[in-house]
Amino acid sequence: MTSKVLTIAGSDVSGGAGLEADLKMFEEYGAFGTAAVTCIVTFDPNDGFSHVIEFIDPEVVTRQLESTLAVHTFDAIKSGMLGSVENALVLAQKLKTNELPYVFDPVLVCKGAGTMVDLKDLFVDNLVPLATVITPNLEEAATLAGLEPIDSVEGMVEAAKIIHAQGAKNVVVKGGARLAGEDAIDIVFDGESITTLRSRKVNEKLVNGAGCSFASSIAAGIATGLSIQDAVVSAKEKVAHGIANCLDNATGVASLFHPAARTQPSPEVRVTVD
Ligand code: PXL
Repeated sequence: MTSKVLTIAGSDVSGGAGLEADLKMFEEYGAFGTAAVTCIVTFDPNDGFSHVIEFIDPEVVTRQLESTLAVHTFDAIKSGMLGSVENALVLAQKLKTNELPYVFDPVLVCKGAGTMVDLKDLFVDNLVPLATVITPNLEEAATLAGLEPIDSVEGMVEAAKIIHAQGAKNVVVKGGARLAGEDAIDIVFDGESITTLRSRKVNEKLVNGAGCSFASSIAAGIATGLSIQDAVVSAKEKVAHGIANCLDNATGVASLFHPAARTQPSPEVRVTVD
């Protein structure tokens, strides 16, 4: 049977990130996807492509969630940029009784849109404990865990253990290209052991959409029957190919190309697991 996946996320009209990324990634797994939109991100071409975020009214977010959850039986749920405290509360309320695998991308930082750290306590109290998998980047991991800025694998592991103790079942801290060195390193903590995933950094460009696409790939992988670890490895591969084949655009931050692992796999991409 075809798997179904729901994303609750913002719209990134430039197409690399947000629910646009999520729906494209779901398709890469042969899953049926749909989206409840929480905010709309646009760019002002007359002001250096600065980001403008419009929040969707929480009542409208509620109606979207109620209707899509009534229409479909999903195999997994993913959330991305929630934008406002009100929207995060709506989601937390709806997920309280949820038994489905839930992949939580705790978007507190967005390239260009700045930080939304006012969501931190709400995330820790309401959404972290519901997460089957949580995928913070370095800044988000430090914020959620209450640590100083993280710049090492040891720091990533420390944060992962704290966030696991907050209730997330599996914590994937994304070092990505931000850690010094030749490799993009992510770690997974499942409450027992740490797994380290590495791939060579594939290019020097700033790319939009890696975090969203990584989390939505994990959700689609789980929905289509992969183990959590295999879903994370598959997601890292897909994102690495998408970065290697990213598309330049006028904003100066390139757009990840979602189908690249299938359409133009890059020979440099290899993920190792230990
Ligand atoms: O990458 C974070 C992110 C998430 N969601 C939306 C975004 C961005 C960054 O651009 O636009 C909608």
